Amino acid sequence: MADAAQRARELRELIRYHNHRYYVLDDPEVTDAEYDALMRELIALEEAHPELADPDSPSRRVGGEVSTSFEPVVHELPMLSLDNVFNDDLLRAFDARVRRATGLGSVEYVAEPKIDGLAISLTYQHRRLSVGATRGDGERGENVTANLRTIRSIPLVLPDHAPESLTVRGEVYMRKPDFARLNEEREERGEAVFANPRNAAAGSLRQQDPRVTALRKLDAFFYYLPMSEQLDANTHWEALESMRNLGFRVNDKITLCSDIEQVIAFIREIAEMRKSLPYEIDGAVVKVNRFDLQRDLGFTSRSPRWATAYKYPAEQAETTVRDIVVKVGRTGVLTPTAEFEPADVGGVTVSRASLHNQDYVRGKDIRIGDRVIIQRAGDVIPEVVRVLTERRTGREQEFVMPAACPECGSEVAREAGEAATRCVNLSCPARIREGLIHFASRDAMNIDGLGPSTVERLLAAGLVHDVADIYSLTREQLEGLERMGEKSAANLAAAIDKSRTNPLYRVIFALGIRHVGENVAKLLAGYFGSMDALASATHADLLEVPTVGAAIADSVVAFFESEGNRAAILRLADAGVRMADEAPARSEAPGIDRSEFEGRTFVFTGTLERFTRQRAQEMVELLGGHASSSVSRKTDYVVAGEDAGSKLTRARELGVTVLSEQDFVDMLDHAGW
Ligand code: 3BD
Repeated sequence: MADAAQRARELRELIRYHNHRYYVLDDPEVTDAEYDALMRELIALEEAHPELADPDSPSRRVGGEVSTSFEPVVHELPMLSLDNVFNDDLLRAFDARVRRATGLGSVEYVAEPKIDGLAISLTYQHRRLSVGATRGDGERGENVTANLRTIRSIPLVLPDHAPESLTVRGEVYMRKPDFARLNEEREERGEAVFANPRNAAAGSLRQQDPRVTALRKLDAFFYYLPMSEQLDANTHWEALESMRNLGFRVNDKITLCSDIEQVIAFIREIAEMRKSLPYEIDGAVVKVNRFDLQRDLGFTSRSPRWATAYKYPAEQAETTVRDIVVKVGRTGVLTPTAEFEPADVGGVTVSRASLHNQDYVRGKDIRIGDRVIIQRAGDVIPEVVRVLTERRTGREQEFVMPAACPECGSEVAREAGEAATRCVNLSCPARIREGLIHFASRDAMNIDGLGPSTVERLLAAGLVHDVADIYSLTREQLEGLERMGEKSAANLAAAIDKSRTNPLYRVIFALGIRHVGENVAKLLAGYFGSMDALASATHADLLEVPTVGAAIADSVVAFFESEGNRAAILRLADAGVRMADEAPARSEAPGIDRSEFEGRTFVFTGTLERFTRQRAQEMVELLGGHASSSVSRKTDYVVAGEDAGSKLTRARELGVTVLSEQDFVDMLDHAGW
């Protein structure tokens, strides 16, 4: 008895601590499976010893604390938790409980992939998005409307057939490729990387500046209508269909199942698809389809009795750190990399993982010779979860960042406030090699066939010294390389040639300017339109570009101040690489979504603050819409600035949707402008 009381106290403390790490700090220390195990142990203990009951026990409430930086939002209906099951038999037991309680022989379920993101709630008033909130502790969340508005798949305005008031719930998440790219950019800037897409989504949603959130490319799926009477639906399946019809993104894998065995088959199918899905899932959610049955089943203190989550086991493995080697990247950053005894992690052999920087290695206290638990975060990128310190023998060696660059022997330096250690030699061979690899890579100049090994061979043969040299390579020279056939040489020559007509943003990104990732490159290309204009931009000019801050401005200015860089750009231009975009090309650029503009008629009235009227009309047309000067029934939107007069009155009479200048800017943001 005393032992049980002691253990319950310990568990409550531990769970509170991990709640804080997870909800408030966005920095969990244990895996979900480990957390769930603690919670299950506590619930079991409290059930076995009712005398230990405590109204403040973490098992009695939905979640953790709320951080103070955003306005609190009280959820009209609490955002619940989900019970978990971990195998088919536990799921059959859930079904048996449901059938017993409803007195039915078999029950229809909706089976959904469980998106590994953050739960949110959106409220629409008068068919316009009024409040978007995080889950918080389930009772109170944070008002993150401004950030949610940046997510393109969230409708800002609902169609006319939508009800006056509507609340929908769903999951915000980051797609795997966007997560990988974000971490690459952060690594390059010497910033801490996110452990997984969920943390990246959480960090992005809690940005103070919505423009930063906008750059992070979040997405959302919707899966719940807490006030089911708001839409004319009798089942969850119908509700999902109605939500889809109102413009919400509903996951296309969601399946209506006529009994629990079909649910089990669904779970097996999506487990197989898991790796190829562009988003992370951590299981499935199973929901009773009929609303009347849901009402009969009701809720426990924590979660609905009509739903459960099926959690996949985390893909983890134990292995040994054989060595920690240091790699030098294109910006000269030294990255410690762990080399493991090859281990199978969920069907993939993992033999190395980035340890990011010195602080990361110290923070996790990873030593050469350690036994470690590894997992694949984002389903692809391996990471060390923790060190099994209890297995240490005393022969493990601590990692020390070398004082000299392992590639060229030059001095290395770590700037104050940065996590990254850099080689100071601007012509370090590693920088040149990595710079060439980056230049040719898929998201940059996209030169197929010019990967790391070809770059190494070109360097070894002395055929290239900088990126401009790529364009003077001849087919004969390429054919002369080891392991390069006639056909591959011809293909590579064609790929190089084709890259000359790439849009400007690719060229800017390919140059590898510090802090200029693909997104920033798009902004700069869109704003300046030509390499010349960008090269002569002052620090102040650069700050005018939305989201460009001092760090980016500094590094762009510094880049173009370098004689060597200017010369290389001149040679690229001489080689015929395109250095300017024609104006309309921007709307064709990848990442521009014209759907909210295509075929729509806009009328601008009143004084706009951020655009001339002519510029606003031009943008509408570039995005496939029409700009008109008079309001009629055919007008889709009237954008009203300051002191709008008769056109605004006319729009109201005709029931035409009126947008503020901010709404219009949001639509442009949405389109990815
Ligand atoms: C998903 C609750 C119910 C409406 C309660 C049945 C627990 C996170 O894809 N349905 C889904 C997903 C999550 C859900 C419900 N359906 N609740 C669902 C969900 N397809 N991820 N969740 N949540 C959302 C949570 N979040 C943080 C802390 C504790 N619980």
